[in-house]
Formats: sequence, C-alpha cells, structure tokens
Amino acid sequence: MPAITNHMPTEELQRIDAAHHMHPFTTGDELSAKGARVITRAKGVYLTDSEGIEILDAMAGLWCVNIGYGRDELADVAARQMKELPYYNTFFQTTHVPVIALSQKLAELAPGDLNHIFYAGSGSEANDTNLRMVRTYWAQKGKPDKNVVIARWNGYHGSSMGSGSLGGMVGIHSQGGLPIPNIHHIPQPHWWAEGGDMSPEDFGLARAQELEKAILELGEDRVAAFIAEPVQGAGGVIVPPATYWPEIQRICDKYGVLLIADEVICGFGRTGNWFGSQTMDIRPDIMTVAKGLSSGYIPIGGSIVSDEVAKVINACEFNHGYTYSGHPVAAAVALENLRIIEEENIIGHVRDVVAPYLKEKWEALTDHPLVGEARIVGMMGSIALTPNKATRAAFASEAGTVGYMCRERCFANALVMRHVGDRMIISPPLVITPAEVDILIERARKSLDETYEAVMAKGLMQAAA
Ligand code: PXG
Repeated sequence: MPAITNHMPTEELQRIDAAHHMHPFTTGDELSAKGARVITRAKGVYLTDSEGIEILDAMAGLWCVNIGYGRDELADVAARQMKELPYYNTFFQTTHVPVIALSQKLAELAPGDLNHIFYAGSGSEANDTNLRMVRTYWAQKGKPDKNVVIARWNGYHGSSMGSGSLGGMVGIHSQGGLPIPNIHHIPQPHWWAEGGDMSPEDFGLARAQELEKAILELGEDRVAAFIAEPVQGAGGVIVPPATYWPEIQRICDKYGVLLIADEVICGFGRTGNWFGSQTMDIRPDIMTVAKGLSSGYIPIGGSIVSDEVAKVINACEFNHGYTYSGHPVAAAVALENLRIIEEENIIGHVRDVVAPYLKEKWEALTDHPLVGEARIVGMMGSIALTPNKATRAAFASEAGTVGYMCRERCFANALVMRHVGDRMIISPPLVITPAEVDILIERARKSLDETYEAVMAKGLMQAAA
C-alpha cells in the first residue's frame, strides 16, 4: 500500500477515510457520500485544506486552539519531553517533574483556594472524575445519600456515560441508556428562546430559582452538587442574564451544594479572564478544565478542586484514575501553553484589544434581516437567526435548517462558523487580530446575505406557529 500523504488527491483520501474512519457525532453514510473535508495544515487563525484553500477558523478547532496554530515552542517541548521521559504514570506513589510544575502553575492561576488538580485525558473524563469525586466527598462525610447531581438541559459536559448523563443533550441521552441514575436536569437560562414575555433579568432569576425548587423537591440531604458551564458553549453560546449566577451561588451556599464550574470552553482566557468563573463572579468548589489548557495541541484535562474537597478526598483511597492522568508530555505541553498565554499577555490582548473590537462588529450584525440577537462574552459569540425579530420567533422549517444553510455558505466562503440549531456560533483563537476580525465579519456577512437570499427564494422566512 502506498504511503498516505498530503499530496494524494483529495478524493482518494476521502475514499480511504470513508472506508475505515468512524467520525464523532456524524451520520457516517451521509459523510461517505459527500466526502470529508481534509485539513492538511494550519497557522495562526488559518486552516489549509487538501485543495489548498485557506479557511479562517472562527471556532479555534473545537473551541480549543486558544494560542492559535503553528506554535513551534509546543512541538519542541513535546519532543524534548518525549526524549527525556515519554511516559510514566502517577499511580502507585510516583510523580514526575512536568506534572509537579503544571500542578503548581494551575494552583497559582486558579481563583480562591482551588489548589489541587486531578488529571484526566479529556473534559469527558474529568467530568466523570467530578461525578465520582463529589459523591465520594459526601460519602466520606457520612452522607452517602447526598449523591444527586443537578445539571441543566442543553448543557454539555462530554459524551461518556457519566459526562453525557450530566449534559442535557437529548440526542446523547437517546442512545446507549443515558442518563445514569441520580442526575437531575433543570431548565437553562436561555432568554431568547425560552424567556417569553419576561425581562431577561426576571427570567434569569426565575431560572436560577429552578435550582432551589429542585433541591427542595429532592431534599437538601440528597443533592451533592450542581454542575454548569459559566457560559454554555456547545448548547449555542448562551449567555445567562446578569441575575442568574449570583442567585445560583446564593442557592449553592445556602443548601451546602458543591458548585462545579465546567470551564472546558470558558477556561484559559476565552471569556477575557483566566476562567469564566471570574468573569461570572462565582466561587466554584471544582472546575473542570481541558481544551485551552493545552490549546488543543495534546489531549489533557483535569479537575481543579478546593482545599476542602481535596482534604476530604485525600483522607481516603479514591479508587479512580486514568493511564494518562498527568501524562508527562501532555503536562509539559500544557505548561508551555500557559507560559505563552501569560508571557505574551494573551488575556490582556483579549480583554483590552480584540474582544471589545469583535463585540462591536458582532453586535452590529443585528442590522442584518436574518439576525435577531447577537450575544458575546470575550471571544465566544452567537447570533440567533429568526424570521421575526420582534417576536423572537423560530422558523417554521425544522430547527437547524436555516442554520445549516448558513454554515454551508460559511464553508464556501472560507470561514468556519458553526451552527447549533438556528444559532450561529464563533469561538476564534484568542490571538486573532482586529484585521483578521474584519475578515471574519466580512465573510460572515457575505454568508448571511447568501443564506437570506436562499431562505427567501425557498419561502423559508416563515415563523413557526
Ligand atoms: N465540558 C464542556 C463544557 C465541553 O464543551 C466537554 C466538557 C467534554 O470534553 P471532551 O474533551 O471530552 O470532548 C466539552 C467538549 C461542539 C462540541 O459540537 C463541543 C465539545 C466537544 C465536541 C463537540 O460544540 N465540547
């Protein structure tokens, strides 16, 4: 068999891919018929595909390439670490220098007394850890029945049995026997879609109070923890009303419910601070991290936990861990990534330069006939496509029809902008420049114009009854 290289014809690469590679969250047969887009290289905020087309990646991969593509420093650190110590585990009373250094750094960066890290290979694994850790925490404190975790509909926490159960994605729950027992979901603070006639402030408060209602129904002695993303990502970049998080914090404090902030997307600068918890002014007991921890260059995730949680867990043998918990190469790469974020003041660039610039351009998209609202926090934004801005109506067509059309136009216009239903979302690399933001917005507008034309031509500008 010939070696497979970048220089093979695209169709040949697509044929072999279709024959042997099963893609996540994909209808395999449909993709095989169409052929997957083959990405061959990337630099800065741009991807290059096998046809040589340069595409502006306004999703930073899958919300993770915070420092942008093509940073040789990370490759060099990985190579050095592989030569020195490519692998050793952190089980059986051993440790190594990269994991020691990364742990110290994360403890320094994380807010409050979040000073202890349990490592995983991904966000899903880290949330599985959290689920077992909070239940073990309460069992150790003599409350084994305090084992229910409350989460939110349309939240995303991963796709393993545990993390997929914590998430509130019905598509995930519908396959493979999820959710597992003792996970309880409450509604999300999605004002645009679900707020009806309420003001965003009243609605945010009402949705936070759903947590209190659930705790009272289940019983305070049954509820171990509440898990949520500071800003929902995969659910459609849903920014909660300002009233939401303070009320959630009050309720968690009042009933002794551990607060888990899933920072897998929000962490490491995405919202303009190191962590989304700082932007939303909350005090979690545990933060889930992954993605931006290594800017996606290598798989690594973890749970950053408070002194109190660590004290209780460390007093017992926590029968939990992964072969790659604290992998030395991943730890070394993550540490180098954090060094770059810090020394190059990338979060300052977000906060003071590019996020304010992007916000202005992004919010101006509401002048487009298809765009109802535009929401953005730091470098994660969304726009709602609607046939009627005044009523915030959904389209009469099946949810996601128009969003998908828009995403396809974006692809054709060399822009990766995703759709979640009929919301379009962006999460570009944090290092994007104002000039590159101009290109992003220009391509987004062109794609919206083309989508609007097609929507009108097909008679789809109709509100659902
Ligand atoms: N928590 C959050 C908040 C996430 O966004 C995970 C946990 C799980 O991480 P891993 O590393 O196990 O994938 C995620 C992942 C999408 C999409 O379509 C989003 C994610 C993953 C895959 C697709 O937006 N987020």
